[in-house]
Amino acid sequence: MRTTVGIIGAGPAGLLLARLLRRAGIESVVLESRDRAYVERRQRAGILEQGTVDVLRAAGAGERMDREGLRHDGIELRFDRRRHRVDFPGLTGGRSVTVYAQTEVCKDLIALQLEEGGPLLFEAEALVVEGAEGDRPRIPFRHQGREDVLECEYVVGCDGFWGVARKAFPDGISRVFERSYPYAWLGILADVAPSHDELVYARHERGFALLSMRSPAVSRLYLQVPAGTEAGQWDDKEIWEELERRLETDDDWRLERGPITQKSVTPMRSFVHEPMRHGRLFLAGDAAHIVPPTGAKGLNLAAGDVVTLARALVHERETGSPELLDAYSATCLRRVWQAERFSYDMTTLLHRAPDATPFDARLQLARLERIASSRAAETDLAEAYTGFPLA
Ligand code: FAS
Ligand code: PHB
Repeated sequence: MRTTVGIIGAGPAGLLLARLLRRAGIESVVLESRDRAYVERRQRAGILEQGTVDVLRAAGAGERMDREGLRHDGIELRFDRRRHRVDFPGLTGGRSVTVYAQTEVCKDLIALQLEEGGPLLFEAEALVVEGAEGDRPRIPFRHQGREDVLECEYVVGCDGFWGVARKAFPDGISRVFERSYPYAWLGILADVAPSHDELVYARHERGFALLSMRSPAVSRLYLQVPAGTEAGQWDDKEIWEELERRLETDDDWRLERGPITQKSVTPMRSFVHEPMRHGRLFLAGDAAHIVPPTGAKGLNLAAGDVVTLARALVHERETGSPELLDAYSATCLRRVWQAERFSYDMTTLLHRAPDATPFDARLQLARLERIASSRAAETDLAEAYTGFPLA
């Protein structure tokens, strides 16, 4: 098989890149190791930044998002049983976010790719990336029990944290920056209307809790749990009781319960691989960087990478100049490190580390008090949460 751009991975990064390239007349092939149902069902991100919403609309992939997505103009911070709302448009000159799950984004992009796009092969596992330093990189892959090779002009590793593309970087080139956290998130889906109309991020002495949603009838909630927790260790009653404790307020707000339909645990890590390019091999999304989900940046960073890469590939095609391709890694890393900073700040602001001292607890409350009382501090949060420019 031959194509211009070989894309490994049909998560948000790979699917959006294929869509953007298709719209620009550049052919690609997407290799995805799992089946379609797995990719469409995998519960992950829930928040789209303004920039991601705009990109999906411009790529002709925003119709259902505009119909079913929920525009949110703020979030609530909860601490010491107090409630402080952060007003996004008022602090950022009109920006907001949209609640529209990653599962739905992937469903929409998969449908478009299968209808209008180039080949999207499910259960096609890329085995290795070869020849990234040369003119014709290649991807040996296994599909339906047969081994084949995809010859490309460019390879883009959109294969997530556990993928193969990053392994094609020579050791002397790769620089890794990482931090793991001593806690994780236990996430649930529940068939109950969300108990608040916007997201609630709660800092509590017992640990962090997040109230999010998937629709007016489906709630998505998270509890901080110790790293290594198994989802099965918590029964439904314990989960609701702990969520109630951590989300408590000094007014008559109540958390409504309902049947839990899905439980999973997400580990927390910060990770950046530099550079994001080696020869004709590019990394995008979780293949290059991971953020703790507290800042709702993961999916949006992946979108920012592929917008930058698609723009660079089009520029090279139209002008013959590789300058934007040569700038790809530095351009993305500027945005990536701002998202790493914000995600780290939100995570350490709201989670209770196992070795936290009373001083640490007071410091968190002082940081939250600062956000609640300073327009400058609040603006920093609102600007980062609604997203950095994709330029
Ligand atoms: P993805 O990991 O989504 O996609 C990579 C794809 O490559 C996968 O489909 C995989 O099957 C495929 N692949 C891997 N190796 C391959 C190979 N050798 N050959 C072919 N295909 C291969 N972000 C948020 O903003 N908010 C959240 O709440 C949130 N929760 C998360 C929960 C979990 C459990 C995880 C793991 C991540 C979460 N994230 C969250 C981050 C998540 O949304 C990612 O940022 C997003 O999926 C990134 O998209 P991709 O870069 O496309 O990577
Ligand atoms: C989600 O709805 O899954 C979600 C929302 C905000 C976050 C993380 C996850 O920060």
